[in-house]
Amino acid sequence: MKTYNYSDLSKSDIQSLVQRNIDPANEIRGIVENVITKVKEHGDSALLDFALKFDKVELEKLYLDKEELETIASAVTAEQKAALEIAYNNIYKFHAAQVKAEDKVETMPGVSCWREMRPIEKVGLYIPGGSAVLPSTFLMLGIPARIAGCHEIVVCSPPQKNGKVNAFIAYVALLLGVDKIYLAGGAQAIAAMAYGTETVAKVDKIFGPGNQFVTRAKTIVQSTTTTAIDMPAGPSEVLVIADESCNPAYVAADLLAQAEHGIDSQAILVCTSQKIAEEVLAQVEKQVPVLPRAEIVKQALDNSYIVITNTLDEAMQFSNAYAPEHLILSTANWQLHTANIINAGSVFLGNLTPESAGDYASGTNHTLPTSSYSRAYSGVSVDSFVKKITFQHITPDGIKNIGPSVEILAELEGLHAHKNAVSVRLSPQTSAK
Ligand code: HSO
Ligand code: ZN
Repeated sequence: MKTYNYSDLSKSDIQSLVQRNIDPANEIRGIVENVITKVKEHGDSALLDFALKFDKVELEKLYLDKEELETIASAVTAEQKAALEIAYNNIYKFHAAQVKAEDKVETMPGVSCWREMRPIEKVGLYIPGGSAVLPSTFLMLGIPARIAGCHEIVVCSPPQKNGKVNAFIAYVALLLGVDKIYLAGGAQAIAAMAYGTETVAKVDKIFGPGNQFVTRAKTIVQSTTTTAIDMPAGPSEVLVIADESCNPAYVAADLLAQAEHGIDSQAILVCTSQKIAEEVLAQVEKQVPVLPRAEIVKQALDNSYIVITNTLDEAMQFSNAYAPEHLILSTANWQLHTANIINAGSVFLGNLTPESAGDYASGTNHTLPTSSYSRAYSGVSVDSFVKKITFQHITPDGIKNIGPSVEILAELEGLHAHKNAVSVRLSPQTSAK
């Protein structure tokens, strides 16, 4: 990992350090467009062809039903079930608390305004099945969708070589009350959910992480169909801020947990002395060789770096400029610094709070804005699965109170029909009706 001294960095050095390749998938646009067109034109038969071509499996049908999911899920051990259920319960608890009715507001006497939540009717969840199968992602998307009350939850996941999904994905489906999983992966799955096929319903919004093909397909369908997407996605990343009170072995472990996601993942360390940097690097050297995904980790670390600052305030300035997906404060005095966090997807406080806890089971969502999108986006929550509709009601007194202002405003915009919609209600001749 390259090391930089914060005080030696110019504004433009910082700018280029925090820069992510925000459109790595652009070069594959042509391939993805072609896949989307095929699915749009040929529906299910295109999905079956792509399963053969990309997943190397000849499918008899495009989905697994409840009975098949139950059979597959029977391979999950009691211990694994218990862990999945603890994760389920904590994520459920945290997300259920996000549902709050808002008060009605009487903005003027007789003029009431309020918002009510309605679920997005049909949502599509994409659960990746590449180098790591992530049942945790299924929990992170399925639980808020259920709490929101979405009527139809379409789930797509790429088939394994045996034409099925893995047992943990099947078990999570049962926990969520999802009784069908469509065996489609990649751009073809996204196209199926955006356009609909004979068996896959067209959805209103698509959620979930994926490889560059999935990401590119999501951005294409977002601009070419009426289907929305959760957020723009890029490689996963963590930024750890550490001071003298950190435990270098823990910091190294957190950096490596991020690095094992993929070769394009970034694990950034921002620390307050050269000594901490050296101690963490020594721990990295020690911990990498025993990791089964060491090859991926090494490549991700080549893509990562360390910044040494004089103070934690400077460290926070750098972190805000980077706008990480995950921010870990490896310092005993984290309470002093949370108010200064401006840009981050999810924050892990103190020396005993690894990102892994939030990745799996503490309760927060792990579908988070990457690639500096945490400047403007929030992570997935129940809000992502609902719309908030505004309502208003005006009484006879209310129209007298608000009407004249609306008439003046309509007049100054030259919109006389707007003015008239109030005037007819205020005029004694027409208002009685
Ligand atoms: N760190 C990933 C989520 C994840 N980690 C799933 C393990 N499994 C993106 O937030
Ligand atoms: Zn992770």
